[in-house]
Amino acid sequence: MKALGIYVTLILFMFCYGLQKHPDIQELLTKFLKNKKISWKHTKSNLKSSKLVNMKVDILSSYEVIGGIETKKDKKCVDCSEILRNNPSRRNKDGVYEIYPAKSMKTYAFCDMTTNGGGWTVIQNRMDNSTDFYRLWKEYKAGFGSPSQNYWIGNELIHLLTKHKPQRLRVELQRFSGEKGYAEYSSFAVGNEASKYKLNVSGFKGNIGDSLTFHNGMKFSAPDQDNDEGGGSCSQHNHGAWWYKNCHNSNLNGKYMGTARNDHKSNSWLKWKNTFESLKRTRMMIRPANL
Ligand SMILES: [Ca+2]
Repeated sequence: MKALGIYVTLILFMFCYGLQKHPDIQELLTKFLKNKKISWKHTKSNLKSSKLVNMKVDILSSYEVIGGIETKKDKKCVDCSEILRNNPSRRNKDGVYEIYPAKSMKTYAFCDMTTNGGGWTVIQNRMDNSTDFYRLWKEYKAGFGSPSQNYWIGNELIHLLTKHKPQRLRVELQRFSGEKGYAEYSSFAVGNEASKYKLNVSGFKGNIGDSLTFHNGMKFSAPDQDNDEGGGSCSQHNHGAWWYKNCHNSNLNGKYMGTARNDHKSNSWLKWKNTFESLKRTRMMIRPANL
């Protein structure tokens, strides 16, 4: 992080020096970072002025950049595990990073660089009701929301991220009581759009029960596309988009209730407490199975 601070300082220094008569550091930093979806804060600046004759100003600043940021050292990585492998100093630095799931396809993802060694690419995250998850097929295909808050990374991306290397899935849940738990699947893959993003999942372990193997082999369904095995639309009936069967043991894209309400429409994981209790936090993340 210190090296990064120096790097940013150097860039700013080079950018400022000789180009700006009255540089505004905050404004320059904003310009520098304007295309980076990261958070940052200005900590301190020291300005030394000398050689007043020719009005040259040397600028010394230090910046702490919070979260992930791409630097020239980072090559284009397919996922969070590759970022960590290429740059072990990212360990324990959770945040939003740039990934390239396919050539010339850039996107942002939240990387958990901490849990069990890190390298997890978060594909789903829910923490409050500020983002509507009752969305159409094309929105689930493309993804929506914000990686640092509530988001679905997108079915096309999940397919790309799981098609080449066997992936492990980790599901982390928290109840409104505060209780936390997890489930892991040693194998997780999602097919292409022609297969309707068919789910292939197996190898459960964890302490919240297995609510996903029930959905193995199912196609993805959204409110405007019924690919389930039940009569009517499971998606519409359960207010979500998922690999519904007839209909669900898990509904993590269901309605965020804001309280621990037992409702089949809620974002729930049946086998934990054998209820459709709405959950406070849900997170799904993947990394290569051989890590
Ligand atoms: Ca149906």
